[in-house]
Amino acid sequence: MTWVSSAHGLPGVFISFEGGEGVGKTTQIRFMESVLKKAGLDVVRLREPGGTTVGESLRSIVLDAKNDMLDDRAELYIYEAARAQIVAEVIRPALERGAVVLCDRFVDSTVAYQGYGRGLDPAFVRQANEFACQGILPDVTVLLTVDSTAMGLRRATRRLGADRLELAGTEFHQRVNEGFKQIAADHPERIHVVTSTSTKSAAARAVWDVVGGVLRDAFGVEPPTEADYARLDKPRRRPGRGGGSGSRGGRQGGGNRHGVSRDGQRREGGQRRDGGSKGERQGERGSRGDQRNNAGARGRRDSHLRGSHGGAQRSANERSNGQGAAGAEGARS
Ligand code: T5A
Repeated sequence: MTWVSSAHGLPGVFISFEGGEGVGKTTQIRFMESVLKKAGLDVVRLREPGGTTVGESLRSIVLDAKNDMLDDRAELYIYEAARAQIVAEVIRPALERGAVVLCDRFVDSTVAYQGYGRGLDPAFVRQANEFACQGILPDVTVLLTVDSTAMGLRRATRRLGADRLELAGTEFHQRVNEGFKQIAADHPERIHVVTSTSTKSAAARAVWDVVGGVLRDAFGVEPPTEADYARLDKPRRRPGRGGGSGSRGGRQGGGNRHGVSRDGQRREGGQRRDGGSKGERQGERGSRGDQRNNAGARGRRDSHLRGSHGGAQRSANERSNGQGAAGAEGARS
């Protein structure tokens, strides 16, 4: 039987990963990507906001801690603008040609953050989502959760400091996490909750339980092997500071607009579509030295986080151009 998605009517498979800060979305998406590419599939790994040249520029604005004056409504429109662009430019074409699209955040984040978190009218947020999505919805959504909001924020900020959204305060993030729970309860047919509190491999097994069925139906994909899972729990080697083919080379490679970086991954529009890993961002940060302290972050709505992150706040230009100069990985096999 030929697979055609009931969510978007196209031959590809669209899987989104959602959750609060630091729940492990990037970790799980990268793992999933490696497994699917090994199986020979066409895989497109993306992040929101971002994934296009326009989207990465919008990401720089919306996550920059210096932009603490940004109005909540303006914030909503920035996320929706980035989404409209990535759907039209990347997601729809990928699904049309039968690729697997793995997206780090999508519409549910907007309902959770701008609706539940900021308090904008949820009905309006959903309408804005619909407009930006152009009829494209995920086949499956994995909602990753951790034990507490504080745990996620700690994971998200421990190495790079906090961006504008992470600085919005614990209460804001608690509302976001409650929102995600409610959204999952509202859409049990699409959204599946996976706990990401224990090991990365334990979470990956649970993720496969959720997405394996649709991937098997669409492409006959086999589950990851024990060796695949074991690799996930191995500590990753961090890129070294400066020099040679280390982090500096990576940044320069990632920041150019000509295609290929030091790691040989193809760039499109000079950017990686997924924004790279925390480890990569760490290397980038190392090579940027003191620039991180120039974020001048003022978007601190909550003194709790202000106290705990002090000078470690990062500007989005660091976090997202960097990773982000990283930006996008046309993770197409
Ligand atoms: N946003 C986004 C909105 O407000 N509205 C919207 O519509 C959209 C689309 C995006 C921000 O924008 C907001 C939400 C966000 O605030 P971002 O940088 O993409 O910014 O933020 P996050 O999505 O939260 O990305 P993070 O990289 O911070 O978190 P991840 O990807 O969930 O977590 P990950 O995989 O990087 O892991 C974090 C750390 O935890 C470890 C990892 O090794 C890493 O160090 N880890 C684990 N440790 C132990 N056990 C496990 N199981 C682990 N899994 C991961």
